[in-house]
Amino acid sequence: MGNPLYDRLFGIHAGKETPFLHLPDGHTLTHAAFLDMAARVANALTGYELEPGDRVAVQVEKSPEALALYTACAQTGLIFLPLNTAYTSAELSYFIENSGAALVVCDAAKETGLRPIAEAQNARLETLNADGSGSLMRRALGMLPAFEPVRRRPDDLAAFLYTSGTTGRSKGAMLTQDNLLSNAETLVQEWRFTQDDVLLHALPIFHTHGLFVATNVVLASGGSMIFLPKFDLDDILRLMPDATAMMGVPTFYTRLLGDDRFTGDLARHMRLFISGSAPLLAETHERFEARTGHRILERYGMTETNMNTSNPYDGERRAGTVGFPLPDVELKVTDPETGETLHQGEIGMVEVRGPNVFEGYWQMPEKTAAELREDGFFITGDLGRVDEDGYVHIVGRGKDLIISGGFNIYPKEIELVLDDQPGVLESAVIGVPHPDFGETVLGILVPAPGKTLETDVILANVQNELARFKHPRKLILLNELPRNTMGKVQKNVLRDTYKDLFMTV
Ligand code: MCA
Ligand code: AMP
Repeated sequence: MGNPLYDRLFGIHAGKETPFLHLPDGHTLTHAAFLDMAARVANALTGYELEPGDRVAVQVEKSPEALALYTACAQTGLIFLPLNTAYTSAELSYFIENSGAALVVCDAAKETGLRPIAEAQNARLETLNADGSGSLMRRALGMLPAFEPVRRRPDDLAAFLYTSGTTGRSKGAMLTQDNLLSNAETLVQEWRFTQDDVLLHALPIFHTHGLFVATNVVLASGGSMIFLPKFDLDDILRLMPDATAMMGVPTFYTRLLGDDRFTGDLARHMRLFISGSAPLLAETHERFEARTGHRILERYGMTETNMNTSNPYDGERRAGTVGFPLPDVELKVTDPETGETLHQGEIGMVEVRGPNVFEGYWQMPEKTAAELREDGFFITGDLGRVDEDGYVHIVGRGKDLIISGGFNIYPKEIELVLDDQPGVLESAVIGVPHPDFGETVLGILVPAPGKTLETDVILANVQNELARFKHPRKLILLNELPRNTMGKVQKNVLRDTYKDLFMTV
């Protein structure tokens, strides 16, 4: 037994002078050079007196050094905890405290805000900037480019990813080495990735999609990626001729289709386009095929499970569906009330079981018990059905969740902030259709009796508390919220009323 995650994703490339990262400045980092960098970081980490199993909270921009830190955590047995770069200090303090992070790594620009939070937690703080500078790499550069990986078992924890909750605070999903590894190796097979692939990588690396799907698949196959700091249409159009595959959220595809420079000629040589994290409209799928001749391959996953289903590589990629359960993943549709398995074709709760399913939520046994059954099935919160050919359709959500441009947003978190604003009696936050982000956040406020609300002031207050992508795009004032006879707010009525607010005619 060695360290399966390190050995099978990274160690297999030791000494290979083949390309791994193509950077925007034209520079290419080979697998061997990347592993040298990661080993130096691993040596630097051991100097911080950390133990395997300690959490390393990381809020840094996308860079090769950030990936080296992920690799070094695998090598040293530390638990990698990536955090959205848009999170405010108020949001970060919860994650750092809840995870009991022993080390916090952040951009130097965030240091002043984060140092008191780290110190309150007795955590060490180091910096890592987008250009690779900062205290972590300063130390790492003086280290040897070799490191003997710490022994780990497949069920040892490798990463925490925080996922928001419908009610209370975010929960830390605990992912094991095998959760990550088994899924990456399955996806390489399913999507036929090889060392000849060049993935156009424009996703952030603090979520499942950009890190555990895109990056791990490239690592497991020995291919390379064009590693872009973010999705920029000009860059994507310029670099597509050098790529063989792209993974993206639906917004990537609608933005490409919205640009006349994106022609069939530009895309023809590509082997594969994959979409996930949010529903891809059948209409987008069809327009993409009409423009390029490619049928986008849609797949479905979650933070807690990595990928569960995928449309087939060889067979029919059916628009509006998320394909079949992956090998080793069992999927059933159950009655949300009783948990009984429903008949084929009926709509119900999607449940999944397999080596991809996480261990549970960090220090939240009740929440784990509520979502992860004793027999190993995870209750996804998504409503779906399986059609007569076995394709899985996600038809809605049993959870109150908004997905904006692939980022998940839980209305409750925003409602709590809005309810706290002076003069606000109550609020309701809903997701409404948006041409670019798929869905966007709309806030509805009810003023307290005799109070007048200034929505600009309220939006400005929200900025200190919540990451930009969670901000309501608009606030609407109502005298009262629609309620059913039980007194429950009828969000479906609100969603229906405002469904066209951001859609152009
Ligand atoms: C940026 N903004 C957003 C979003 N992104 N607002 C709402 N939703 C967003 N997703 C803010 C910006 O801060 C900016 O604020 C304004 O909106 C417009 O920004 P714009 O330049 O248009 O955005 P962008 O920087 O181009 O980003 C859009 C994006 C990006 C490319 C769609 O959000 C993105 O890369 N999303 C991918 C998310 C992802 O990886 N999800 C996977 C989660 P201002 O106007 O103030 O300047 S993993 C997952 O879901 C599961 C497991 C799965 O199945 O994969
Ligand atoms: P998260 O775990 O927070 O990143 O979000 C996972 C959620 O994104 C799932 O539970 C689904 O609701 C949604 N999701 C991911 N991929 C798809 C897809 N292809 N179609 C529809 N919903 C998706």
